[in-house]
Amino acid sequence: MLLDLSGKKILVTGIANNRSIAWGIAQQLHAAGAEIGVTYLPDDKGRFESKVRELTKPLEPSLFLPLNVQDDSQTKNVFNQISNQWGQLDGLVHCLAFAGKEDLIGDFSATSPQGFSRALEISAYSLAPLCNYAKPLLSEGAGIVTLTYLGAERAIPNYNVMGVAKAALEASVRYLSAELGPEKQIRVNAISAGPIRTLASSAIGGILDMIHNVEEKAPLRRTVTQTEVGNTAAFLLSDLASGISGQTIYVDAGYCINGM
Ligand code: IMJ
Repeated sequence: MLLDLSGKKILVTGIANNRSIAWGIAQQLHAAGAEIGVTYLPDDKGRFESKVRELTKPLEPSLFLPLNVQDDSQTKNVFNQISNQWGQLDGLVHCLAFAGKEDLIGDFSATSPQGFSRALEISAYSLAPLCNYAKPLLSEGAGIVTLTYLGAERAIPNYNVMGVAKAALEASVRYLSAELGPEKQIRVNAISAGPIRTLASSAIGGILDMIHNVEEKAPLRRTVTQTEVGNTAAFLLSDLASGISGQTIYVDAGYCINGM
């Protein structure tokens, strides 16, 4: 097989339900032969835990752990478990983002300092400590992939503080790439996905207009699927992408090349 992830142990964060891009990624990594570990966002009623456990059963994840990146002890625990049960890590997939609903509508200048900090902490900062804890466990040639969006570099209606967070995330990818590359050939990249109907997008006003706009104007005249993003993640985590690091790769049906 050309794209072969067999023998690779890869941690996937950010699966919330069957529409999650992270779920598309996990499935394609599994299809390429990877051994998967899954984290879920713990909540009071354990709703994500049971939903994500059921959903991911067919992939037979060999790790299934709670992870709220705002709680450092949970992050520590995830990498302790990886150390104890896997001994090494060959790939890390970061699909975590959150901003308060009130900050994803209206005037960007009205963003509260708390809202700004929270969005940046969860959506951008979180990649750094994950990489820091992962560092001693990462194998030669391991890959790290995160998800971003065009709103990092263009002013997209209502994306607001998330755009600022994704800009910080894309810059983090470059600094982490510079840090992690020299010793063990570890590569860090971002996938900039076009709009997809997910939990993170369905709650947003105007997402359908955005999707229709892409269907009308993107070179491929359609939106992309979770599977297509998943295939790109599988490529980036495979040895086929051994020369790619620090990049933002667009999986957007070509949309971003347009002038208007
Ligand atoms: C999000 C907001 C505004 C416009 C948007 C989006 N467009 C797209 C998204 C055009 C495609 C989805 N996206 C790329 C995101 O990164 C979404 C992040 C997000 C979504 C929510 C919704 C529910 C909530 N908080 C959120 N935080 C981050 O309470």
